[in-house]
Amino acid sequence: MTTVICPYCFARASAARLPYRCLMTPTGVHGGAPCAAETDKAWAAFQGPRTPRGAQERGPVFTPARRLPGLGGAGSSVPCPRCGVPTPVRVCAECHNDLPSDYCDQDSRIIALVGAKASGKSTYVAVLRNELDHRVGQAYHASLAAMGQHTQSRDKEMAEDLYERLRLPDATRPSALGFNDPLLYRLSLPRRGRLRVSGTRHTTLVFFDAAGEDLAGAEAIDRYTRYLSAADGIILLVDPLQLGSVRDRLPVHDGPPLPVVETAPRQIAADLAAQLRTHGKGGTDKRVTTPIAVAVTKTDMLRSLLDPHSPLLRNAAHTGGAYDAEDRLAVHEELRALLVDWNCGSLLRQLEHDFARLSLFGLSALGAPPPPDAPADVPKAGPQPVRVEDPLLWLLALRGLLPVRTAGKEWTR
Ligand SMILES: Nc1nc2c(ncn2[C@@H]2O[C@H](COP(=O)(O)OP(=O)(O)OP(=O)(O)O)[C@@H](O)[C@H]2O)c(=O)[nH]1
Ligand SMILES: [Mg+2]
Ligand SMILES: [Zn+2]
Ligand SMILES: [Zn+2]
Repeated sequence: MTTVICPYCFARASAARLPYRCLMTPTGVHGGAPCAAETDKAWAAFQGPRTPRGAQERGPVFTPARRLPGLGGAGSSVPCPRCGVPTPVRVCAECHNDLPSDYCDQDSRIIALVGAKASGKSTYVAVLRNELDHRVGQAYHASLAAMGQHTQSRDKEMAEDLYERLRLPDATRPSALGFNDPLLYRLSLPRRGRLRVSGTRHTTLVFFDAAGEDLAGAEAIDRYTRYLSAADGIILLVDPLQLGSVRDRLPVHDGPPLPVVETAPRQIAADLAAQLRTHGKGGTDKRVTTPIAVAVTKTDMLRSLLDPHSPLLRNAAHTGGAYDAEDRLAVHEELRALLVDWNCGSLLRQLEHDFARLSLFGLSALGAPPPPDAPADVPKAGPQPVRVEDPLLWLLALRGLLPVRTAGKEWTR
């Protein structure tokens, strides 16, 4: 039996028990009257008080009386008890959000994306999505499909903005102004047996692109608790331009002005760990067991502070479609040394004290700073990302979803 975690409210339910929503098809099957919309109180309560009244009127939700064998599987429809028209749309029993049709048929992995305001979260997900579709997808024979109307249209808008209009994303609206829908993808990877590839394995990836304001301070993070405690992995983005000693060391440059100082990454990490611990994510030594990838973003701005041979300057090779554990370690060690050099030893100690499974990463979504005369634009050459895929691949490899190469040998777990 498949257990589904709602990507909106994170309630768990058996896929076979999910209610359905009638689509109010105008032509009833037996010539009967179509269903009329009803106020969906559960959905309206979840969306918050700003939901317009009209939008609260939705197709009636019903629980099929008796599940016939074979029903409830991929793409199956169930007739509405009132109008008789079959509907394929399943909803979460708690929050009544519609679940994309294939969401309920496979395992899901929730990846929490956190970071201070303007640390680069929205740019990162959009570029990561594109890389998984192209370069990285090719290397791992993987494909990524947006699930549901919301993710599909947001993906399209973001891709047009970043890659065609060369515009950077706007600041994400804080949750006080309305719920930000999660991004839902179906990741398909070759299923590897002991000896050979046998078929395809589908995994649902759920990303949340929160607004930085919503992660500033323990109280604000509280609202994200269910999401964070349901997460299989966390990606914490750290903007190096927020670190005092990096700001001091950067050459007086002709790029856009340095961003205003936001919530310290150390604070976010500490609040995050405290939240996760109170929700049972602490191990016997109190360290949080959820794996956390801490990624320093905007590494294109740091070129003058890096050695020309630094692994941060080029993408991993992904030879043979395997995740390179040694390359990960080289990046981790490089960042460790850099953080110490940048007087960020206390951030490191905090992270190591709080998280049992931690790896450091460095990435650039754009590959170059935005043009100095147009700070809201992508560099003229378009995004030239470096190492954006590493944190996600590490989290997937930890879950046994990717083959891992250590010291030149490849093995699957
Ligand atoms: N140099 C450089 N700047 C970047 C990069 N990615 C993002 N930025 C800059 O950081 C700004 C903020 O990026 P966003 O992706 O909107 O950041 P966010 O974390 O989503 O911000 P909020 O939604 O407000 O929390 C952008 O407008 C760019 O100026 C990068 O790879 N390199
Ligand atoms: Mg954003
Ligand atoms: Zn729900
Ligand atoms: Zn109906």
